[in-house]
Amino acid sequence: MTRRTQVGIAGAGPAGLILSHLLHLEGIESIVLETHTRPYIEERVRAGVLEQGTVELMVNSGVGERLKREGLPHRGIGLRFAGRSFRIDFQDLIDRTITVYAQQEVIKDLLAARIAAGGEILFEAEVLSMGDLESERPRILYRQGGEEHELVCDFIAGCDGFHGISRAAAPEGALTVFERVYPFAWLGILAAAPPSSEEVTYCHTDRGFALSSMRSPELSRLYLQCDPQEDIRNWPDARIWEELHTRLAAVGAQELTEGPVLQKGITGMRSFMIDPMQYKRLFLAGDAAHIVPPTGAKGLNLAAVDVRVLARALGEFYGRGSRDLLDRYSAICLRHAWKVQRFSWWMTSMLHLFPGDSAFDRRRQLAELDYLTGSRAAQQSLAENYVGLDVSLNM
Ligand code: FAS
Ligand code: PHB
Repeated sequence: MTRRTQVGIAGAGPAGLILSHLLHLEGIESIVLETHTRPYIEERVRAGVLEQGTVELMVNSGVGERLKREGLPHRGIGLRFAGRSFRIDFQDLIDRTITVYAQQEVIKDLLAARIAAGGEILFEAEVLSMGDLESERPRILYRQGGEEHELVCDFIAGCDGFHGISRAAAPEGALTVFERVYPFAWLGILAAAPPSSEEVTYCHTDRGFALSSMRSPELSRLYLQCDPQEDIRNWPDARIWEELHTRLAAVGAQELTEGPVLQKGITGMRSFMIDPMQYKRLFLAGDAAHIVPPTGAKGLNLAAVDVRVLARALGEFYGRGSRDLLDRYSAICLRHAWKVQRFSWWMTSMLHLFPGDSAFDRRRQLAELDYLTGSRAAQQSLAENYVGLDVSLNM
C-alpha cells in the first residue's frame, strides 16, 4: 500500500515523538514509523535527567502536566572523590535547575498526546529503506503486518536512533563521521530501593566510576563503570550491590539501601557525530545523528534541541515558503551538539578510570576535581553546561 504525508518520521523515541508533536502544533501532518510495539517503547529504561529547556519545551507545548506533578526538580548534583563530597549548587550558581523524570515517562506522555490528537504512530512498522531523497517526493519503504508499504513524503526525519537505517540512506561519502569509543561501559540497574543520595551524585573511585541516581523516592537508578566486554550474565544482583557498596563507601557516600533489581543492562560508551545532519530532503535528529557518553546526561536533551530546530524550520517552509532555516539546520544543530559533546567528554574523562592510565593521570584527574570544587567560576561552567546551553538560530 502507498500512503502520503508531509513529514515521514522514522522512529518513535524522544526525537521522533517530540518532532511529531511540535509539527502537529504547527498544523503540519506527519506519520511516525516505529519498529517496536507501544508497550515495548513505553517500558524501555533509558535516560533520567531533563534539562530546564527540555522541561520548558514539554510544558509550553502542552505535554508537561504529569512532568510538573511527578518530575523531581533538582537544584544541584553531588560529586564524590578521594573521600570528599561536594555539591554543585545550580540554583545558586546560575539560577536554573534540572528535573529527574524517566525517559519512558516522556515517551508515555508524548504518545498519549499524539494519539489523543489523532496523530498517526504506526507500531511494528520497520523502516527498510528510503529513496528519492533528491526529489520533492522522498519515499520510505517499511514493513508492517508482514507486508511492504511505501510512505511518500515532502520531507523525511531520520529519528531512528544510533542503530537505525537513516544515516545509511544518504549516499556514500555524503556524511562524515567523527567518533571516539571509550575503553569502558556502564552497568546500570533500576532497583526498588530508596535512592542512596538526595541528588544525582557522580563518584570517582579507585575502582572506577559510580553514579547514584533515582526515579522516585522508592526507585533507584545506579550505574558503575565496567569493562566494555562485560557480559551482564556475569553480574548477579549480589555482585552488583557489593561493588556499588564498595565504590560508594570509598567516597563516603551515604548508606546504600538494596532492593529488588527490576532491570539491569550494560551500555557502551562512545562519542559519535555526523556532519552534516541532513542530505537533501532527509534530516537526521537525535541518536541517529550523534551519540554522547551519558556522563553529561545529555542524550535525550540533545535530541530535543535538534527537533525543536527542525520543527521551526519546517514551520517556516510550510508557513512562509522559506527554506532558509532548513538549509541551516545542520550548522545550527552541530554547533550546539559539538559543545554538548565537549562537555560530555570532559565529564567522562574527569570521572572514569582509563585502562593504562599512569599515576600521573590519576593525580591529574584528582587535581581537576580539586580545582573544580575550589573555583566558583569552574562550578558555574559545569552548571551552565549541565543544565543546558542556550541554542542560537543565528549563524
Ligand atoms: P532512540 O534510540 O531513543 O529512538 C529511536 C527509535 O527508533 C526507537 O524507538 C527504535 O525502536 C526506532 N527504530 C530504530 N530503527 C528503526 C527502524 N528501522 N524502523 C522503525 N523504527 C526504528 N541518555 C541520557 O541522557 N542519560 C542516560 O542515562 C541514558 N541511558 C541510555 C541507556 C541506553 C541502553 C541507551 C541505548 C541510551 C541511553 N541514553 C541515555 C541515550 C538515550 O536517552 C538517547 O539519547 C535518546 O533515546 C535519543 O532519542 P532518539 O534520538 O529518539 O533515539
Ligand atoms: C539517570 O538518572 O539515568 C542518569 C543521570 C545522570 C547521568 C546519566 C544517567 O549522567
